[in-house]
Amino acid sequence: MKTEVAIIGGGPSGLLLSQLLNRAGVATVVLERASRAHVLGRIRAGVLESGTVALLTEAGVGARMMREGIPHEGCYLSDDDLMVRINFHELTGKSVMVYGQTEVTQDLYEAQSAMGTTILHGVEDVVIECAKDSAPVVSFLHEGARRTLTCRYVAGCDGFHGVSRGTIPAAKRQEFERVYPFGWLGVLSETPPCSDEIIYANSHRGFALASMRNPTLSRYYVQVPLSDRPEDWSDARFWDELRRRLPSDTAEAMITGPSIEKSIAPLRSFVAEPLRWGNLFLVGDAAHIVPPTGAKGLNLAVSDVYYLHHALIDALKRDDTRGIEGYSDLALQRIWKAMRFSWQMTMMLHHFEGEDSFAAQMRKASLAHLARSETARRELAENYIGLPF
Ligand code: RFL
Ligand code: PHB
Repeated sequence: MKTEVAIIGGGPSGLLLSQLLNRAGVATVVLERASRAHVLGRIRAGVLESGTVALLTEAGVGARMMREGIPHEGCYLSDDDLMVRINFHELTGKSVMVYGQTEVTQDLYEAQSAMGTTILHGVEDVVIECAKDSAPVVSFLHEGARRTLTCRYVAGCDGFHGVSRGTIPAAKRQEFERVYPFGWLGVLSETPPCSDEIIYANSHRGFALASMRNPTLSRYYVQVPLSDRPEDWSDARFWDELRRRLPSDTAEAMITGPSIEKSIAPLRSFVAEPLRWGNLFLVGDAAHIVPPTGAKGLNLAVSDVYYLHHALIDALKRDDTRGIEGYSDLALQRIWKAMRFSWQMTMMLHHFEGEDSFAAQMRKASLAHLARSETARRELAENYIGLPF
């Protein structure tokens, strides 16, 4: 097989990159380890920045998002019963869109099918060879046979546990990491959301998040120790704990019901540098992970795709390689700012096991300051709605 850009990973990064390249007349092949149903079943992000909404629209996959997504002009941060509203619209003139990652991925799969792009599922043992040279070769197992794909460029969109990052020799890359000593237990339930806007809750019992997918589907999270397993949390225990962490008025009015999904995700900050090794480029979670507290992971993957698709089109259609030479530095500038914001939000809202009494007071003081200072709220809003790209 032969193509211009081989894309490893058919998650949101890989699919969006493929879609934008195909629309510009660049040929791609997407290699995905899991089945399409598995990719679409992963419940993850829910908040899209306005730049993400704009790029999805430009990619021709905005129609259903515009119909079914819910624009949010603000969100709440709470500290026990103190509620601080961050009015994105008033502070920045922008808003975010609540539209699930599962929906974004589904829209992209449909658009890619309509384009006739080759997306191979169930691909195993991907090996990227000669990426430093002009013609990389990607070999893999598919339906029991070893196959090879020659290409001009390889985009590593295969998430944190993929093979692309490890293809760059260890001596040529640097990794920065912070692992947090807790996870998020997430529950999806067919109940109306308890608030019309997302609530990020600091409480004396730890962090909780009240989010949603649509008017009849809610998404909630509570901070839990890393040693906990989803089986340890009956629905009743989950709702009881969530109620204790949300502001009491909201908790009392919250409608509960059976969970339809329950999982625990660890929290981590991670960056690998650089994002380029010869003709191999790292994109999205393959290169960086943020804790979900700032809703930045998917949005950061999208801004990487924005920079890389322009760079690849310039290289392949205009013989101009300045974009691919600058991709890593340009993307990393935005990545580090999102890292800082996600880390800061995580520190402001989570209880750290074994922490001293001073730490809890610092969180309270940060939230009290946000309640009184428009400057502080604007700073948060500017980062939350997404820095420009
Ligand atoms: P993905 O989604 O991990 O997709 C990578 C794909 O590559 C495949 N793959 C391979 N394919 C072939 N060969 C291999 N060797 C392969 N290894 C892996 C995988 O099967 C997969 O299909 O990475 P991508 O595309 O970069 O997208 C990143 C986003 O998924 C991620 O950043 C977000 O989900 C993070 N995130 C959030 N981001 C936001 O912007 N807003 C949010 O509100 C938000 N909430 C969240 C989140 C992530 C969460 N979890 C579970 C980590 C909430 C949670 C709980
Ligand atoms: C979600 O709805 O899943 C969600 C919302 C906001 C976050 C993280 C996750 O910061």
